[in-house]
Amino acid sequence: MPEFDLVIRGGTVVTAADTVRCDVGVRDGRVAALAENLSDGKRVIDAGGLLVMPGGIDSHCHIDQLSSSGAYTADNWESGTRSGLAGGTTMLMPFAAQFRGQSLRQAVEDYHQLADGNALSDYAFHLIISDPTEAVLGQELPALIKDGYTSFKIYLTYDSLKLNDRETLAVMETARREGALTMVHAENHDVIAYLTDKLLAAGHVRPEFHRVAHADIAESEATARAIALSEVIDVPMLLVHVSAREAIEAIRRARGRGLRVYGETCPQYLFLTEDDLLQSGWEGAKCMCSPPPRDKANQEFVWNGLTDGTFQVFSSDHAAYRFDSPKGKFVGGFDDATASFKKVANGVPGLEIRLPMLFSEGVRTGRLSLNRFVELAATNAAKMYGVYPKKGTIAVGSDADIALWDPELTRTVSIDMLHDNMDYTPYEGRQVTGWPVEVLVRGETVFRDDDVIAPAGNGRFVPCEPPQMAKPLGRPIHGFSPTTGVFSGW
Ligand code: DUC
Ligand code: ZN
Ligand code: ZN
Repeated sequence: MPEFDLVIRGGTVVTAADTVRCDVGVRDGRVAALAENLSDGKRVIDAGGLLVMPGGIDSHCHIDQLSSSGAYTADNWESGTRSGLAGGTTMLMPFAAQFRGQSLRQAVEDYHQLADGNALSDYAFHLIISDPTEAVLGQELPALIKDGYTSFKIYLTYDSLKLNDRETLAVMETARREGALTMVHAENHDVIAYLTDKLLAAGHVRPEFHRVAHADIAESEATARAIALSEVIDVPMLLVHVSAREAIEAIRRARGRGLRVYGETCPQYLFLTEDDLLQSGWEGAKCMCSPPPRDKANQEFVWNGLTDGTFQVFSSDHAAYRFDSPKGKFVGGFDDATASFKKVANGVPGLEIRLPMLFSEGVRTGRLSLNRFVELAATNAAKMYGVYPKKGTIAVGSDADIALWDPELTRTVSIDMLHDNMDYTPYEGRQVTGWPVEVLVRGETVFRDDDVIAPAGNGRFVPCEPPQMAKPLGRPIHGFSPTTGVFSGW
């Protein structure tokens, strides 16, 4: 009887810590051994010439979700997880979103109805809190955190989602008490609304003016404010989809002062610029997201944030709205006379290209080591959200979620080759070198030769632990801890 169900033989195993030539033995869906010359398994994969890396974790993506604009995501759990697998991503962490007036528990139950039985790969949920009532913060959220929903996103902008500073403080206080991680969409709502009104009044309706309305300063002000609020509460916090140079610098400054302020960025801030909004007709809407891509020089600051550790997490923020659909980018239909950037749904697709493009432009150019690539692809997200080391690494005992990469394979991105449910990709025509060629979830091959072969329902829900990284520093403001009420003197 072979010792292993599967042996991956002769590849180069890359984790966040090491790059080692060895075999991987898999038993009962988990990594059972890492060594040279393992005995044969029931099945053997020849990984000669390939990189053997942890399957990616996309910890910020929007799947089967109604957006605040009324648009509906093109990808449901089946197509979203399919697209992830083809891009080397074996776990998704989208959002169970609360609408104002709705119970948070109900939002979670509704989201399970959509995911359970349909996902091809494993998944966890973040929450979106838009209505932080006493019942939500006092009962529902603490109970959900205990049940494995240990991170949530709040918004400082969007009419139907935004929290004011007082609400943000109350939510962060709950996060601190219960050990959860707060994720913040940081843009100044009033600045955006003011600029939008002025732009539209002056007839500036086209997609490129979205970028003007969502000014860099709107992002950097809200980022600095979110950091200040988290310092009042003395709680760690993650800024999501960080784009502007000044926002990156604000995070770097906060970390320089020892605060546990974390940052996430996304492919659109490395691979798109404001010029992509300038395309003819309304094509620019294909690259509209919030915060928007900025200028070419800004891309270098985003790269620096990835290389110097200012960013811990690299996610797609896949918010895929079809270009040609009444529920898509131009939700409700397109009327040339009244069209404006304000009516276009925000978001770009990126689930499948997230890792290949990061590999191609990050690892192959020498900006990122292979180990840093793995950190950004999987390991840091697993640690940030409390699923490590079950997920996010290749170690004895970890789930055998593994992507075999051919670092030399070059392909040209086109919408036809992607496995999502979209009708465009902003990256059409880009040459990308380095692609996963075989992907495993819990030791079973789910993607090979460009075919996703996992059945719907293959994916399992993974409850998250309270993240270690969310532990407070213990630094009261001027000796007063607002969360305990204790004053320890001047
Ligand atoms: N902005 C968001 O806040 N979420 C989804 C997509 C986007 O552009
Ligand atoms: Zn957001
Ligand atoms: Zn998002």
